Amino acid sequence: MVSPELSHSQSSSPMAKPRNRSFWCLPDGFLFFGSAFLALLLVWSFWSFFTPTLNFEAHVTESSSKSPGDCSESGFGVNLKSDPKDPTFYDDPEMSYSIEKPVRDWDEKRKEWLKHHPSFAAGARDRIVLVTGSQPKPCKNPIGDHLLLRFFKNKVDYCRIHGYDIFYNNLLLHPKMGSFWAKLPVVKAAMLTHPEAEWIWWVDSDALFTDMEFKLPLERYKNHDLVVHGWPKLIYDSKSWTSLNAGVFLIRNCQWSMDLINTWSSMGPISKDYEKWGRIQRSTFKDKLFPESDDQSALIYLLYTEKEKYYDHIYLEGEFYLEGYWVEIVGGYENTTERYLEIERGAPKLRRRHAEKVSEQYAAFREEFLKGAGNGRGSWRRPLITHFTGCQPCSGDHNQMYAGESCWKGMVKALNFADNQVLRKYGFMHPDLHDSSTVTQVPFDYPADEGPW
Ligand SMILES: *[C@@H]1O[C@H](CO)[C@@H](O)[C@H](O)[C@H]1NC(C)=O
Ligand SMILES: [Mn+2]
Repeated sequence: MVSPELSHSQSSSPMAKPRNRSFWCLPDGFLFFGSAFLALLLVWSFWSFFTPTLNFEAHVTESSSKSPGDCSESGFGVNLKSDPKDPTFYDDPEMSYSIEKPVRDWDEKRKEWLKHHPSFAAGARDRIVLVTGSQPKPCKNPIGDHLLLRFFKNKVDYCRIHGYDIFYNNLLLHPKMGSFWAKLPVVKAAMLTHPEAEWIWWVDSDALFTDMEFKLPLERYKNHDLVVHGWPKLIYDSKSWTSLNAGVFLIRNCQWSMDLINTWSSMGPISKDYEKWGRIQRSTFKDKLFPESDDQSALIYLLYTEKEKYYDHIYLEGEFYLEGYWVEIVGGYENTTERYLEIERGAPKLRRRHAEKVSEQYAAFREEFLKGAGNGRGSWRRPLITHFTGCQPCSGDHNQMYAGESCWKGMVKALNFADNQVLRKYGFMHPDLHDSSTVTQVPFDYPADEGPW
């Protein structure tokens, strides 16, 4: 699932900027804040000691007086136990999960399944299953498996916060579809395995969520079937192989997508014309540097050569970082952190402690303060996804343009930046984005003139 060296590098992008450590790493400042923080904690726990608990007890009694056995549903509003005998596509011996066997009439088949599973039909329109994965073997890079674990934890965190299911695959579902092609057999299988979901969201193993609150604007995609980060000008004018990025995409669980995956993968290693496709891609996209046909070039090629057929179905999201190039992002985490803290200092409702389950409510509160932040490049809004293209956490290979150190350090910084947004709801945070092993406790409703460290 990780792409080969150079595969997603962006030749036009600048070298990694030297890191600005001044915000998180002043040891003296840290000591000072440390003791100020301790004093705060004392005040805070003293206060909480006197908080009356009567209301809490009343609620507990009330809800436990309800009979526990009268609930036929299990799981959050969906019935996980009912699978009626009525035949569905699962009972059709002709149906195959394999990438080599096309699926027909998928829309009808999926609809039929939903009809027999009404508890899933209700919320089906907005249901998302996130799919990701990595190679079957241990990583060559000594810290590779550790990094992959953290990249995966990050996706689990994001999905838990938003109520999405997640599937991690670490097998080649088709022996020939390796490297960047490995995702297509997985996405197809996931579509069949999750008829309850409208969308499958593929996210590369080297990409992570760096805004744990932001939700995809699904309403915007209602007339489209595939959403990728990309720019029409770069496809049709520049004919660049980095005019979109295929490392993160949202694909609708429908027949159109089944057909696309079929056409798309026919330019991959399962095709007898695989080498020919590599040559065609290289002559079409002059900035593509390696000879093999790749999934990203293949998708751009379809958009470029058959615009009438594909353009209306594919939403090229350029308004926010559906995925963003890490080199242009990681230097901005400190400023972004500072801006968000500034907002919180002036907005007690954002500082209120709350259960992780209701995080989306606080994300909605925060939106009104983010109107001036902008989006994407140059914005101080948290980027939804930071993508470490050109750095391969597992193999340890990386674009020669960056020293390996800047790849791994950038990843650690991004992972801690994201983790802080999660940890905070558990009462902790990393005071230093470069130091993964240190956490400090945070009082949630800190005074307006102090930060939480
Ligand atoms: C962070 O903010 C400071 C002060 O506004 C600015 O000078 C600096 O360029 C910003 N850094 C980045 C990476 O955006
Ligand atoms: Mn990638």
